[in-house]
Amino acid sequence: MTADAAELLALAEKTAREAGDLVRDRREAVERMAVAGTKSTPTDVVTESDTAAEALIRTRLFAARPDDGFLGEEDGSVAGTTGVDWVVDPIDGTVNYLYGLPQYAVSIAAQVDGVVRAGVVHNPASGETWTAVLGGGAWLDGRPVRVSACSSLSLALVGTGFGYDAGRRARQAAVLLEVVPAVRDIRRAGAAALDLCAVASGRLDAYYERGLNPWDLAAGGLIAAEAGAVVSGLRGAPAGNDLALAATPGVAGELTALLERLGADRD
Ligand code: LIP
Repeated sequence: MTADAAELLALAEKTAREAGDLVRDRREAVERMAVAGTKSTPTDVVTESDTAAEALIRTRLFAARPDDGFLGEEDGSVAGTTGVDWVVDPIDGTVNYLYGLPQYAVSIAAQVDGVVRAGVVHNPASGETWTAVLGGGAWLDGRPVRVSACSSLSLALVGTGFGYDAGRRARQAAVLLEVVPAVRDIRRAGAAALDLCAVASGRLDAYYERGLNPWDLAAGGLIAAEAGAVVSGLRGAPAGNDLALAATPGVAGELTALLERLGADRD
């Protein structure tokens, strides 16, 4: 089956909205959301909504494209034969979701032969939906978005995040101690996909985080890049688990140099 990026995006967006309705309705139905299990640490939680949403997304995508591959945060990977692989975070910002904070997202990306070609990030709480196809610009609810015009790190509003392991968090805090006086201010919103979309929309001038998984990064990274952001790792590496950075071009170089000097891509 051929892989037209616009068609992949349309399927991803329809599916993300349906999954978003499911998780939002489940959250609004209860005062307190139960933890269904934990993963890497006792604070790395999963809810029944995470697994239900990923199951819905998998069902919808495979009904439309049964021979594609799939990589999901909760239920692992399925190899495909078409060259199209779906990279899915059913709820990015699960801790926010657990606590009822309206900063979580359904993130679905379509990779074609290993390159992200279409991505959608949908915030069910706000209803906002960011979309992009490779080379087609970035969009929020159908309107084009672009990164900010910030040109000095000292004036930059910078997002970041922390891992679930206490030792890594201590290291990330040590890096943050040096970043805070070098920038306007810091925001820690708790959902990487939405942080990346915030850079795309100029709501943040930059974002960096160590330890992101492919499903945190795939869709939001494309959206940020299509909005004009520099999306990379450090020391010439691509954005990935060691370090992911998205920044308006006016501050990307300064922030990259600072994070390299601080060893932000190392424990
Ligand atoms: C989250 C990321 C966030 C990071 C959290 C967590 P999850 O993903 O979106 O940026 O700081 O530690 O990894 O676990 O909610 O899918």
